[in-house]
Order: sequence, then C-alpha cells, then structure tokens
Amino acid sequence: MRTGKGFARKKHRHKAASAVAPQDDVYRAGFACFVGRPNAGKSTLTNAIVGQKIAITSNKPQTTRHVIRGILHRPDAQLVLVDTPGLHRPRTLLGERLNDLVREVWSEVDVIGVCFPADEPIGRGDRFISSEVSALKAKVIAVVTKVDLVDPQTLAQRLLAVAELYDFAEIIPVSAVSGHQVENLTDAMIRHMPESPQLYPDDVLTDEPEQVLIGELIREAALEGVRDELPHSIAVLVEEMLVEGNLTRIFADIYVERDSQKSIVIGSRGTRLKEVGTKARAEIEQLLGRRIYLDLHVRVAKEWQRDPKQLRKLGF
Ligand SMILES: Nc1nc2c(ncn2[C@@H]2O[C@H](COP(=O)(O)OP(=O)(O)OP(=O)(O)O)[C@@H](O)[C@H]2O)c(=O)[nH]1
Ligand SMILES: [Mg+2]
Repeated sequence: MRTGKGFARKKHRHKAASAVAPQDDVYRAGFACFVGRPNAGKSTLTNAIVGQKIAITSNKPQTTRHVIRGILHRPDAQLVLVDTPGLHRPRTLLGERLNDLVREVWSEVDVIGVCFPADEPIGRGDRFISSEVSALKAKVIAVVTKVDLVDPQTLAQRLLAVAELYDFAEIIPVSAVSGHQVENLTDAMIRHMPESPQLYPDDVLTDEPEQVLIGELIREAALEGVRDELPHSIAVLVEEMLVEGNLTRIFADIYVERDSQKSIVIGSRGTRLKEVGTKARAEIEQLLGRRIYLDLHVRVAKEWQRDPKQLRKLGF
C-alpha cells in the first residue's frame, strides 16, 4: 500500500492521544476500513476518528467515490483508516469500478468494520457484505452506526440482528455525530492491529493530493439540494491551482451528464452555482488555511458514468 508524504497542514492530535497511555510497550500500526452499504455513515465515522474532515459526506447514497486514507496518530499506535465507497449493485461502469475499489481495499487491510445503520433494518445488502468479508484474512468487527437516531429498544434489536449475521470479533454501537463510543471503537480497531513501526511521519493526516480533496469539497457543495439521478451525475475536476502571494486561484470544472442537469446546477441567473462556490470556498479555505479564489465552470460530459475514456479523465 502507498505510504509517504501527504497532506499535513494542521498538526493534529486526536483528543484521545493524550488521554490514552500505552498499555504495554507494544507499538501497533496498520490499516483499517469501514465497509457497508451506501449512506451507512462510513465517511462521517472516518472523519470523527481522524479528528478532521478528510472525506466528504452527504445524505445521498454513493457519495464516496475515492479511496481516501486518514491517519490517526497516538503515542501507542498509528491507525490508517481507508474510507471506501458504499458497496452496491452496480448499474454503470462507474459503479463497477467503485465496487472493485472496495474489494481491493478489503484484501489489504488488517481490520474491517462492517457498518450497519441503527435507524434501518438489516437488509439483503448487509447480509451479502457480511458473508463476503467473512472470507477475508482481516479481523472483522461490526459497527452499528447512528445510534443517536434510535431508542434503546430499537438499538437492542439491531445489535441482536447483527450478532446473528456472522460471528463478528466485536460489535460496537457508535454515533459519529454525538461522539458516543467513538474512542472505544478506535481502541478496538487498534487492539487488532499488528505490532509494527510507524507507517507515516508524525504530522501526516492523509496522503491524498490537495487537488483531489479540493475537488471533493466542491462536489460535496454541489450535492447539496440536488435530487434523483443528479447526485450520481456530478463529477468535479480541479484543472489548475495558481498561487499568487497569499491568494490561491483554483480553476475547477463541474461535470454533469445532460444539458438539463447543467441548467439545474447553474440555477436561475447562476444563483445555485454561486451558492455552491461560496460554500466550497469556505471549506477549501479551512482545509488549506489560505485565502482562495474559486472559478467554477459547469460542463456536460454525456453519459460519463458509462464511458471508459471519460471515466479515466475524471480519475476513475
Ligand atoms: N444522526 C446521525 N447521522 C449520521 C451519523 N453518521 C452519519 N450520519 C449521516 O448519514 C448520512 C450518510 O453519511 P456518510 O458518512 O456520507 O455515509 P457513507 O456510508 O460514507 O455513504 P457513501 O459514501 O455513500 O457510501 C449523512 O447525512 C450523515 O450526516 C450519526 O452518527 N448520526
Ligand atoms: Mg462515504
């Protein structure tokens, strides 16, 4: 797996870092990922554990399209969390590629956390995912997510149903929003990591290139308020970044699949696109810690989700 220098603007320490003293002299380091159906809360949980937003989230299924690694540093351990797309029945070439990505990550990590949203019953997708991961070398733990959304009785039912699915090494209920049990989950994952020297330098938060993170933040802003097929049709490519003194000019293209979608994204007299730009700019400035100027263009790439050439251009 790729390791090395990465994005490290904020020298971040997880709040657990100072609180958790090494239990023995063993230093552990390794890779973990959350898997689960789309919208299960994998990216939100990844951000909560890493302690900073490295992965975008939304209430639309299939938000994550890139494998993004977030690194948690503790005195006794380094946990590399790999955020993956939700596993789903693919309807396009993009969907197939995303599922392939997920399986590639499964085979490389030490620990897999299968996520089950507490506010939804266990479904066929969950059963399928559980049976698939059971064949892997990784330790598999179950994570019941979004527990803040259900009453204790529903949670108890969910935990029982999960226990019946597969002999998970542990079952941990969490809420990434309230922070409930997030530290416990982190400890559990680290317990199953191998003894290993540090994998990344101290201050690295993610090894994702700036350009990809920026594109993702723009896509996250563009996803807000759009419905039906449109969220799936949106892709973002950062074309250029120019540093001019303390201002960074970023030129990015938002791709959609049809002219009608282009009008929706732009909005009447450009109002929607302006909102997207304002929201994305604030997020990007927070990420980079610099002032930016954001230049957004909306372009049509017909049926890009099914076209190998366009997929390649868009980074898939
Ligand atoms: N109330 C509550 N909402 C949550 C929690 N975790 C995630 N969510 C919400 O659930 C939605 C989906 O979260 P994501 O983290 O994007 O889900 P995901 O599993 O990464 O989804 P894909 O990338 O599409 O596979 C978002 O609207 C989140 O805000 C939680 O602990 N509590
Ligand atoms: Mg996600």
